[in-house]
This record gives sequence, C-alpha cells and structure tokens, in this order.
Amino acid sequence: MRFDPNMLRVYLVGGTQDVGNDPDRFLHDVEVALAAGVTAFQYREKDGSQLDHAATVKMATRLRDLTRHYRVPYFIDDDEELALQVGADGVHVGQKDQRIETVIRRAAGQLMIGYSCNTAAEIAKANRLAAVDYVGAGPVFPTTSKADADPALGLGELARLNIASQHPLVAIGGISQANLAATLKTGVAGVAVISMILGSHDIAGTVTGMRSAYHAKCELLGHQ
Ligand code: TZP
Ligand code: MG
Repeated sequence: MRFDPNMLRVYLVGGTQDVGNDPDRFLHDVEVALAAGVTAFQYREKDGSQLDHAATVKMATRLRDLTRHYRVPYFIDDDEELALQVGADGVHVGQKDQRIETVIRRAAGQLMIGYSCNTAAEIAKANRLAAVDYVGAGPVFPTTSKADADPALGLGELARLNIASQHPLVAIGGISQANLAATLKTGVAGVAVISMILGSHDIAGTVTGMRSAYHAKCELLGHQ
C-alpha cells in the first residue's frame, strides 16, 4: 500500500491493555472505530498486555482481516517481523524500539514506515531517512496510556517540530475533545489517539466528531 498523508487524520492506536485486557472487547471496539471512519489503525500490544506471543499473532491476524474489510491502513507497533508475517501495511518504530535503520533494511518497500520523533534532533535525523513515510510526535499533553512516556511537548513545541519535519507529522499523547481543535490548528497532518477513542462511551460518535474537527480546521486554514 502506498502511503498517503491523509491516512494520518484520525489515527487509532491500541492494544488489549487499553480495554481492560479483554480481547473480545478490543476487537469489537476497533471494529466500531473502523466502521465509523478512522483513517489508520496501529496495533500496539504492550505496557501491561497479558497476551503471549501466540495470542498476539492471532490478534494481529484478526485485526489484519478487519482492517482489510474496512479498507483502513494497518500498522503494527515496534515489530516489523509480525507486520510482515500477518500482511500488515506498515510498521511504527519508536525511539526506544529497534533501530530505525534495521527496520528500514528489513521492511522498506514492503511496509509503510512510521517513526516516533519527539525532539528537533530526532526530526532532523528522520529528514535524512527517505524510507520513513511519516513521523509521530508526542506526548503533546500528559498521558496515562504509555508507561515510559516523555514529558509533554505542548502545542508550541509540536508546531515547531511540525515545521521542521519534511515528513508528514501526526501528533500523539493526551489528545482529547478539549484540545483537539487547538492541536489541529498547529498544522499537523492529523492526530493519533488511544483513550479518546477506546475510552469513549460512544466510539462511533467520537470518531465522527474527530473527522468533523479535521474538516473544520481545513476550512479555517483555507485549504481543501
Ligand atoms: N506515544 C506517545 S504518547 C502515547 C504513545 C503511544 C499514548 C497515547 O495515548 P492517549 O490515550 O491518546 O494519550
Ligand atoms: Mg514503539
């Protein structure tokens, strides 16, 4: 699958640990979000996951089937081998994960590649890596969804990183109804969220609202 920056608009990230370690609930909630129009999905099984490797492979395979059905680009966090094994569309690589150069060597041309970059130096490095399709920057705001999260960047730093990046940038971390519009106004290509969607009592309504917020921002900025 060819990368398109529009994939980053409403990007859902999550694993079973984000829904009380309940695999059936996770599959259900992800399906509701896919049907409601998330523009990308990343399977991120970590930080308190109770799935062993076999269960993770099985879950990754079921998510591959679901994302194909809804035609939503499917990324896997941190594990290009699993991504290649189950036929995912992409892999997302963090600064603390495998080195980006290794992932590029193994997966470029077969998988889309996302890369977490939270400082100007990391963005500068990503700018030199043509195989990177997009960068993820955060946490923008404090988050409880990531065990080893760095301090929050804030909107000013997010805007600076976005300008410095030659790759499309998706904002992540602590994004909620309260700060969504302000986050989009920085000019980022989109927002990636865990709890805003998976913690919502109305997942479909939340996704629809996020899509509307993106379109409202485009009108405000005078493009699209
Ligand atoms: N990377 C940086 S912050 C974060 C990840 C995976 C967690 C985002 O979760 P939430 O619930 O949207 O703050
Ligand atoms: Mg990671």
